[in-house]
Amino acid sequence: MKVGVRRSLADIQADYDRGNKTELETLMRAWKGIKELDPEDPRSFFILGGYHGEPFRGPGETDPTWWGGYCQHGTVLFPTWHRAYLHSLEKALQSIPGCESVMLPFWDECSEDSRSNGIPHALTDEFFELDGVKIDNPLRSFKLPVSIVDNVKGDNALYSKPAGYETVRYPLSGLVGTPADQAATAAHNAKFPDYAENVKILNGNIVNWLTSTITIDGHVMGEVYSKFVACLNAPNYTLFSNTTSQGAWNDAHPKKPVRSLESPHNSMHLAVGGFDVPGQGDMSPIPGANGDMGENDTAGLDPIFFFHHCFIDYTFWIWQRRHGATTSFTIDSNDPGAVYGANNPPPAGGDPDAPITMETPLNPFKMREGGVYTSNDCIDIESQLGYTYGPGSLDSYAHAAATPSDALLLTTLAEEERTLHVAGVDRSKIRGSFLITAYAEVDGERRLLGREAVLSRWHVEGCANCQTHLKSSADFRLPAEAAEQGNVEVEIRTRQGELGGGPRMLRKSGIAAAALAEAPEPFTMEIR
Ligand SMILES: [Cu+2]
Repeated sequence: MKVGVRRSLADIQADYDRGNKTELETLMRAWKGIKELDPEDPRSFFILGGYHGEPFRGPGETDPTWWGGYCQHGTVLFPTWHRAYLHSLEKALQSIPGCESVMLPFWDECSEDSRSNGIPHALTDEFFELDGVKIDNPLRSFKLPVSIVDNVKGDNALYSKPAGYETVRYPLSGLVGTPADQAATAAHNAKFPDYAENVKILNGNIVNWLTSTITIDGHVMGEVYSKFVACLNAPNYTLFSNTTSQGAWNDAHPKKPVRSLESPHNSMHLAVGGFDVPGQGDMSPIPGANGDMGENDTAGLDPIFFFHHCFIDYTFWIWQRRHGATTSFTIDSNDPGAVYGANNPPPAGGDPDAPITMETPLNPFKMREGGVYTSNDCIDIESQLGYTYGPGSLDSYAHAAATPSDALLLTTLAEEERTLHVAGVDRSKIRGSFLITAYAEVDGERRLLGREAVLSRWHVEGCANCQTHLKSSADFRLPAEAAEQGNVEVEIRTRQGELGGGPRMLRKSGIAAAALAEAPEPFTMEIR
């Protein structure tokens, strides 16, 4: 099988700037091509971008206990479903005349460049010159060729988008489903009329998300960056793959926390789509930002989604190489991430009663030879799918021998260290994605412990077969001195303000906790 190379977009851009223009030009031509295809053409960006979430199909088109998109989140299929997804999009790009050998590049989110400057400018530039003509940059946004109607019961058309709607990123808002939303969005966006200035604000937010620091035992770490590195240490595919498995493991093993790939992936969705980083004294937060990347409903319709997910897939491949799993890995069938349940309603085409295995169809992606891809068809990217990755920022972790610095590892906690367990966050009561942030008071000083981004959707309500409410949890590492003093604070920021009206405190003395006992608890906190 011929193996194509997916390169870092920044490298392709650097070639372009040096005068080797063909690769970037071909990429732009291919993207322009699929965006202009008839919206009924299966290779069109409208069809492909829409597989992730809207336009909904199956029972989830109207029933909020299902998910009307095809995407897998919070299950063990998160890495492989998105791998098959990118592969189909790449095939569509290659179907455009003159683009037969084009490969999907990745946005190297952990690179020096991304951590200092944000998004590669090929994804944000307003224009591009192709064949001597100045065109709208095909990677910047997508204009819907036909309207998308949100018929989910209880949504009140909240996430409907008209034909001609153009996707937006932070700091803009894209909520236009109702007249009230349209008015609020118009007022919000009117505050940000300058495109170049908006790109600066967006890049500033990306840099903050990637590098804003938390200090653990004197080690200063860029938070999202360190999560990407930490997930490479997940000991098996199941724990590596998704947040449901991660949450269950961390709940049961507070001294041996793991990080899943899906967790930093969520953070980057929220960073591009519209949550600013809390706890940044020097930043003025922008409430009301609500870009398409920030919710599963619409994320796939912004071209940047595929460059972001290509980095996620690159990280998946690095994990496979690091763990000797390039030709096989397995799913633990007893894990809560291997069934549809409280945290992961079945997607379109999913069977709510069937266990999730390596043979579960990755709908709707069809193989050339017939049949639908399964995870078993997507293990070895080189021999099964015909692609590999060019140089990237996490390459040094590909070999198990190259042990990363201890500061970045989340392995066994010291005896005196604790974790702060936040649980019982009822997703069915929260509209859209949200952000859990934890602080500790150490010697009278408020210190950031970390954040957990939860990528959600506009409307969720339990799974089709169970009445259990969707509960999210998060675990934060608590340094010894903070554990000893025992004063912690958690805030959950949603698109509709802070959950419970403000941060909740846990005091060792128990006074504050007692005072709050009257109010119904929006979530629980426990030091373990
Ligand atoms: Cu995603």
